[in-house]
Amino acid sequence: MAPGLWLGWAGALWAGALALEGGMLYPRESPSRERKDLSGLWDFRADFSEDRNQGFRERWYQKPLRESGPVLDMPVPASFNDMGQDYKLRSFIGWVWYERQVVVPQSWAQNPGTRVMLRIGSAHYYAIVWVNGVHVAEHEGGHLPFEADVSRLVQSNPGELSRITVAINNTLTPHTLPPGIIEHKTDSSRYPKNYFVQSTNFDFFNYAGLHRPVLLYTTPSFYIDDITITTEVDGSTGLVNYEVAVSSSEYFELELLLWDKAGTVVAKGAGTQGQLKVPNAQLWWPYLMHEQPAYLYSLEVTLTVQTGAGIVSDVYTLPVGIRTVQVVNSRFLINGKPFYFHGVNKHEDADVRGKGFDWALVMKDFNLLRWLGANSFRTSHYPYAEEVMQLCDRYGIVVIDECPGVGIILPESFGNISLNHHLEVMEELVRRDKNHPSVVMWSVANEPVSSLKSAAYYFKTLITHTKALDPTRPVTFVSNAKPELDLGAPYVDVICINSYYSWYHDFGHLEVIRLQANTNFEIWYKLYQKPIIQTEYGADSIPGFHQDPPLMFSEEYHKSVLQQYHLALDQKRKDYVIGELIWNFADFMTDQSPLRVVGNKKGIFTRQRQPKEAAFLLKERYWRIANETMHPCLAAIPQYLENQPLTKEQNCLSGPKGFLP
Ligand code: GCB
Repeated sequence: MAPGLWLGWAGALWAGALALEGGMLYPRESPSRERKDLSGLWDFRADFSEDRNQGFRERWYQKPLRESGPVLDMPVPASFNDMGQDYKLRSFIGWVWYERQVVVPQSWAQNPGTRVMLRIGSAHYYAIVWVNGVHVAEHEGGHLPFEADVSRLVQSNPGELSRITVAINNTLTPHTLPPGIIEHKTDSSRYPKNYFVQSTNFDFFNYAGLHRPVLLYTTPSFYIDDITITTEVDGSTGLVNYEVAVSSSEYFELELLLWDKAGTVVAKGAGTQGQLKVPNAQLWWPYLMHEQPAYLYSLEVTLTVQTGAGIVSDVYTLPVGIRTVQVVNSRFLINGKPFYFHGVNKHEDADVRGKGFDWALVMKDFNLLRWLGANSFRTSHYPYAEEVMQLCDRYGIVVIDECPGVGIILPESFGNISLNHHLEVMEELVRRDKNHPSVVMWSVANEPVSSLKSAAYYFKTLITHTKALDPTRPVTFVSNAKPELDLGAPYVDVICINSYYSWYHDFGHLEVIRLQANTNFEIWYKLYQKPIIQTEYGADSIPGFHQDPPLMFSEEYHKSVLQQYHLALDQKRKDYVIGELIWNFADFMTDQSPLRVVGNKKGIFTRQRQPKEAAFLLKERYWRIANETMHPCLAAIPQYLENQPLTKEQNCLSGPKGFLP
């Protein structure tokens, strides 16, 4: 089969992707739930056959993968691309196969009352999963979790090893998110037979593989399937609205206890829906906005079901932050107070592991964010690991949660097939992240061609749908279109704009930045009267390159671009500009091109997380803004390495050591 045909076959398969079903609660241990992490080395084989279809023809899932041919040891979680020395694997397009054997604990295998779930945090891009050769799940999209009930399979052979096989295809088409195309190069004088390449319109490397933890976890046979929390504030009382979905239609009872940090129950509830009232509630505040940011309660939900075989109970505990989010006129309000985003855009990206989840890297990044005085980030350009979102809740880092709608520029990517898939991806994203207090806004896309005629219907539908899924959060997409031509902008709550003055045009002319940025802000505001976030701006710098007067790619030029933008931002931020997010937190890998020197170098940190000059500039600015706009005593001392923030009194007593005037 020619590559075109295998892609066609894959396309047909994808059209049949499963519709949304059930909840997607993060697997947490509890008295009724256990989990087993399958991180470690898996057997791995890329299907290098011409049509990439050998694995399916020979049914590699039916027997141990190593019996099909040579396998590699592949770490999970990690991208496979940078793991070896083989350039063919680095740029491989098509199906790769992962497999590992797992010992299922006896107590799980022998108890038919135990429901055993297999959960994959992220498999990029399309995944098919078998357990002991039996197909159990398929999923499209690389940044969101999916799971399968494997109880029957692991319980049918108690004591035996279970074999988990995952086939993953990283091919992107005009209808995937993000989109891409396969270009077949047919000129035989220039390319070998059957030559094709994947091309995309986004600026990061299309890393692939099992990027996030793979887990087995258990629940009882009757279980808590989903919990939806929204919160309100009435004077000093916090209101926690809850809705619990359970698997059982039998007789059941639901009990809810809300615990504070001191271990006191502050509210009780019962039944599948209701409202908990928390007197003198401690609100969830962003980092640097309050002396006790990121206050989290614990909501303990207990399901009790009376069955013929006795009582079954399931317990799930969810962290809950009480806070409100509103866009009022040209302000973004958190708990009724104006919030200014001073933060970053990130990528899930690092040396060797690519997009693979790594606790050490994640913690380093959070410590850098707090060092920087950043209070927010955008999950550019796809949803990040759930563990990252949990840390945002815990540290008070505010999140604009973006779906993988990046690089939507082909006309066919605005048609119904793409739109339906995009709607489904937003459903998956909202289902996964709806309970995070740190998430304050959804971003449905980055830099689509929103001036295209079909963009009006596309974004109207997408944004309306997202608001219906979650009426409590504003919705946006990030634009680089001309304000007057942007057909999606009328539907967003906040205007989010990217610009690269004196970088992608007017090269070297730092003197035009301030004027151009100001003009742009004014046109957008005049047209839409909505608050504006500068969601991207920046410049590349090669760490250690110095030029004064500043020249492009030097650290001095990088800093100067930022300084010129800051002059414009300072003019408008007292007004309707409600935030600035630097592009980018760290250097990151991209496709190869003459515009990229081993990746994008707009990071204020290197890919190895060392600060460039620009990081110090930004740190000073962010702490200064925190001093001006946030809690005055708190901002005086950077507390980025403190686990327990100082009290207001301690902080004020020690005097202004930061940037207070
Ligand atoms: C952008 C994109 C981002 C790129 C950045 C750049 O506008 O949103 O994905 O990496 O520009 O550096 O060109």
